[in-house]
Amino acid sequence: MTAKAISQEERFYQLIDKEEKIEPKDWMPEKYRNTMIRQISQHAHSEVVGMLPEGNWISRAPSLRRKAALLAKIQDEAGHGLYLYSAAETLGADREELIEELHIGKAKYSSIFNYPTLSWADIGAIGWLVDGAAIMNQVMLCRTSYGPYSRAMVRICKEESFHQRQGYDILLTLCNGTKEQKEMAQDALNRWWYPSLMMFGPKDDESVHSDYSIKMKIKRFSNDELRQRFVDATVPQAEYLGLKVPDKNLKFNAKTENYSFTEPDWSEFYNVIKGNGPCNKDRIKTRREAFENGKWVRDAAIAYAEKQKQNNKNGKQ
Ligand code: FAQ
Repeated sequence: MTAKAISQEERFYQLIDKEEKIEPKDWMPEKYRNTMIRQISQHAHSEVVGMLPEGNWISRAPSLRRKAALLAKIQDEAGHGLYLYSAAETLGADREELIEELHIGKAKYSSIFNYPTLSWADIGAIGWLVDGAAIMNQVMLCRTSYGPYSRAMVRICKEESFHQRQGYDILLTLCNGTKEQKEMAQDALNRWWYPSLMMFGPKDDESVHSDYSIKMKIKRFSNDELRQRFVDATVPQAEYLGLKVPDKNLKFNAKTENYSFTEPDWSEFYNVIKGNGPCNKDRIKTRREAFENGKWVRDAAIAYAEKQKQNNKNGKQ
């Protein structure tokens, strides 16, 4: 008896149902392809733009050990950007075009990176809160339905865990230090708390893509579910530091084992993602200049690859 032939479309939905991965050569609906390119490229841009707020503190890190750890972390973020641009290319996207869209302000990247880093404690807060929120969101993406994205996420999450700990360690040191150092840590928490909550995206009833993404197993949890998990995990960590989360309405509900909390100011969120946050213009300008200044490196790499190709053709080493 022969198995009934199934269409490419039926096979796609079967793979999704069976929790198997969609791979680059598999047929996929255009909507799925475009959703993946949109999310992966926004994620790649976030990693690359995300290097800038912390980059501001490399030359002012308080010790050689802190400087080395910060440099390594920022370099990891560059690597994450590169894996993710490669994952987007497996869907047929053109990397140069994606980067161009970022540079002309058309492509989105995470709202969080449009806030300034005013003190050394902000570097601790970014590791603890921003990488912490990124992990909360990205652990579910290790099980996303698109193979190259899910595999990139496994490695990225391991590195983000190190980042989160180095951030928390900075704050732990400051909180065990002088009164001024502890105040600096509290000030950083005050400024980064709500922007971190915004990282999970708009409220579920305003999230345009969640329904489709959850159906296609791209996302496994909704924006609000992840935000709640983040608050529940982070409040006890703030208490351990002896810091106060800047929310008068924060309350633990013993029955549900969840904290109730104040929503971020959504008008601020929409303003930032429209390009009007405190640092949007500066971030894009810096990225554009870095891209232009790096042209000679890309040209040299292409020329070298060409030369290797010619040598291989001519049988030379
Ligand atoms: N910022 O319908 P939804 C990191 C946009 S990596 C800006 O809910 P979706 C590592 C959204 O794109 C951080 N835009 O969308 C690091 C959509 O716009 P569109 C980045 C946002 O996709 C740490 C519109 O709003 N992580 O931090 C934001 O279902 C430290 C409607 O939203 C990822 O990218 C936002 N916060 O859910 C690096 C993870 N939220 O495209 C350096 C992958 C929403 O229609 C230092 N991405 N928007 O024009 C995701 O999981 C999802 O894309 C969400 C949004 C959850 C971000």
